[in-house]
Order: sequence, then C-alpha cells, then structure tokens
Amino acid sequence: MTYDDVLLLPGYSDFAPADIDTTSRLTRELSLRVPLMSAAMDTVTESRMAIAMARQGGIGVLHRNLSIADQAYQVDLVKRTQTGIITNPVTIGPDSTLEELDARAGEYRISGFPVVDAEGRLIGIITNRDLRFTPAAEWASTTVADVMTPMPLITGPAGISREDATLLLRKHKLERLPLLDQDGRLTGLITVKDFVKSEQFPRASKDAQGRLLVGAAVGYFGDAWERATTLIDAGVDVLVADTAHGHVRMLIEMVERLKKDPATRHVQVIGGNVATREGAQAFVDAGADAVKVGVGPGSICTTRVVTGVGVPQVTAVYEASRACRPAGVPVIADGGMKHSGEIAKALVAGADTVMLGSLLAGCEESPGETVLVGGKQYKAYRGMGSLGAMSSRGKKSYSKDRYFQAEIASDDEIVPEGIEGRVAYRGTLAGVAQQLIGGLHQSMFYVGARTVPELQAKGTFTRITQASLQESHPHDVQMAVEAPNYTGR
Ligand code: RVP
Repeated sequence: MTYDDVLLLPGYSDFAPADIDTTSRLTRELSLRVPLMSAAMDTVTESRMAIAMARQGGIGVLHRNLSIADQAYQVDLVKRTQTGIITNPVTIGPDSTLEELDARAGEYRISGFPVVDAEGRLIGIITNRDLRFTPAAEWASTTVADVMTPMPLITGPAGISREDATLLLRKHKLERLPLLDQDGRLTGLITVKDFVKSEQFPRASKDAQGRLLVGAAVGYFGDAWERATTLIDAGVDVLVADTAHGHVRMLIEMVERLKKDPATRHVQVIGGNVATREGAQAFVDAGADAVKVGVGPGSICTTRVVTGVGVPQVTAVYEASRACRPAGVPVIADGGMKHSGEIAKALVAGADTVMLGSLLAGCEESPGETVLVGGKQYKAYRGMGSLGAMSSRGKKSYSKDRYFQAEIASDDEIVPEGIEGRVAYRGTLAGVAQQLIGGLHQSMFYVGARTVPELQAKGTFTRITQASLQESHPHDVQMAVEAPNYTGR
C-alpha cells in the first residue's frame, strides 16, 4: 500500500494543540524538533537549503553530485553559520588585501572579520565601517592592517556565558565580541545579529557547540572513503549512504567500516535506500544509525517503470520498521510525499522522520534560478538518476554510482531512472516548513497524539478506495484561489 491507499482514524484528544511536540529521532544519537529532511539532490540541497532546514528544526542532506572539495566546502558553510557563539570564526590575516577581504565576505555572507596573526592571536577587527573611507579602486593595493581597528578591543574570555556576553554587547554598544584565551588567541566570536537569530529560530537543530546540524551524501564507489573522511574533517554530523538500491554488499560494507573505524565511527551514518525487511536488517546488522526507505516512490523517479522493481511506500516503511524498531534504529521515509498529510501517515507506518524532494525544490533556498513559464514562476527539479544529472553534459557527473552505472563512460549507454522537470516556486523555506509542520500538528491533534512516539503507537490506518480518495481531495468545484498547502493531486 501507499499513502493514497490509507487514511488515519481520528482519535480522542485530551490536550490543547499548543501542547503538541513533534520531536523525533533522526538517528541512534540525534533528535530533531521537526522530523523533516531535505533530499540529497542537486536541485534541492546545497548549503543555503541545509542552513534553512536546520534553522527550522529539521536537517538538510547535501547532495554529492559535485567534487569532494566542493561538498566539504558546503559543509563548512553550514557549520560556520552563525547561531550564537561561533566557535570557529572565519578570520583574515593582516596582509590580505581589501579585495581578498571582499571576496571572503561574499563567500561566507558576513560583513566583518577578526584579524589574527600567524599564531591565531587577535590583532584587530575589520568591518564595513573600516572600509568606508577607502575607495574600491584602492582595494587591491590596501591591506587589512592599513584600515582595521587594532587592539586593544573589548573582548570576552573563552567560555563566557550568554548573559555576561549580552551585558558586554549592550554596555559597549558592540556589534561583535571576540572571545580570547589567556594567550590572546581567538577562540570564538559573538555577534549581535546571531544572538537575535538564535532567538528567531528557537527550534533550530544544533550540535553540542551550538552550530547547525548538517548531513551529506556519500556513495560506495571509487574515492567514496576519501569523500566520507573529508566531510567528517569539515564537521559533518550525519553521513548518508546514498544509493537507489542499498541492499548491496559494497555499500553495507562501507557503512560497517564507517561505524568501526576509530577515525569515523563518532559520526552518525544512515544506510539506504531499502524497501524490504531484509534490506533494513542488513543495515541494522552493519551498525547503521538509521535506515532510509524508498525504492521508486519519488516524484521524479522512474526506477519502478524502468526496472519493474520497488515496493509501495507505506508497505516498504512498515516492513523496514519491523527490522529497525526492535533494534532501536530510526527509519526515514524517503520520497513520494505530495502534501503534509503524508508525513503523519509515514510516521504511523513506522518512520521516525521523512525526506522531501519535490515539496522543497520550489523554495527560494534550493539551488537554481526561478524560470517563468506561461506567466508562472517555477524552479527546475530533476532526479539524480535523470539523464541530465548522470550525463557529463556541461560538467563531470558524480551521480552515476547512485544508480550503479559509474563505469559507463558514454552518455549514450546511460539508463536513466529519473526525469527532469520543474515545480512551482513556493517562496522561502520558512513559509513552506510552516505549512508542513502546521499540517503535522493538525494530524497529531486529530489522531489524539501529543508526541511522535504517541502518534506511532496510537495511529491507526483505515484502507480507502479510489472513490474515497476522490472524496478526500477537493471535488465538484473549481478552485478559485490557490491555497498555500494544496496544489492539486
Ligand atoms: P520526492 O520527495 O517524491 O520528490 O522524492 C525525493 C526522493 O526521490 C529523493 O530523496 C531520492 O530518494 C529519490 N530520487 C532522487 N532522484 C531520483 C531519481 O532520479 N530516480 N530519485
């Protein structure tokens, strides 16, 4: 069965909708306040989407159709995103030119840098204010040391509390407060903007140091191990073994190795994708921290048509959960979600979180420009198994081994398992997430479940017919106004 085959029965609710808590387990060791992941696809998740997802309480999984260095750089961008105290701030040296400074500012989307010497000691700070009197024409020949505001500056000790930092920022009307150890070495930075942001995103998914959580996709082929270790060095929290068919010896061995090697085992590892109990069990046995489920449900996916292989998603999630639940390993339902209602259905079927592609591809934060078609705005959305993603048209494709076609050299011999399409532009992720999370809240209230574990325990499916599916959707009227959470079937 799949999502359209079932509905959830309403149940008795003895709490207020405001009491609902959507926190759920992502992996053995990590939880999210919002059980949503953005798909590891090159039209869905790069650093902007990953940052936006983590701020909303979910997590983004950076796609792997790019070089190792580029993907690690994306991880770095997310981990450096400011959420309060920045423990590893981006700095600049005194001998850099203002032109280099400007490039770095654009790259990291920040407007000021602590200036440090070769030993990491703070020697000044440079912000937009210091650049104001130097015309752009002179940027190439002016150094940071020429215009920075030098020490002594107001600084705080490493390990300062939030309260003390707020007092200092307020007292001295500061924008930035560098944190120093006893030897004057920079250990962190606090900016007013980030303090405000961390209040603005109370649900944000963060690591122990207050940095946003981020996931990244890896494969099993060629330099996969190097990719995994480079991503770990860049600070990734979750590695997602990302293939269309995970029940494969080489991939299971990769997960096993990642969970055994002392250099990598501290990172959470998700195995996938599978669609059977046996497939899930193989990853549980390999030590995976979560198992991702979905063979063929994706909106852009043609695997089931091209190969005749797959399992309808509700059944697949249920079957995988029979292996994972007893072992305490969370399940991720990946693909096939068209509306918010499917999130609750997936959780009741046995998932702990869900992964979304098409529902997020239209967001401002997804890669790619908006295009105008017939007066409406769209964004491109393509399968990672589409010809566009797997062929070497334009640039090198790293997507082929997701479909076990890495060794195919000629584009003519590629067997695509996905299509290239587009989805309606939907504005920022904050608005889209608001509808998805709000929809899940409503589901939980209607089922009578205050928490996700309660939803999983209490939720009961009723099987429906084609006629009732028709009744579920708007019918016998013409839609006059577009709803923010309904775009049709
Ligand atoms: P959807 O949310 O239905 O758009 O599905 C997204 C999922 O589809 C991805 O997370 C991935 O598992 C799968 N996918 C990505 N590319 C392809 C393909 O080309 N077949 N499938």
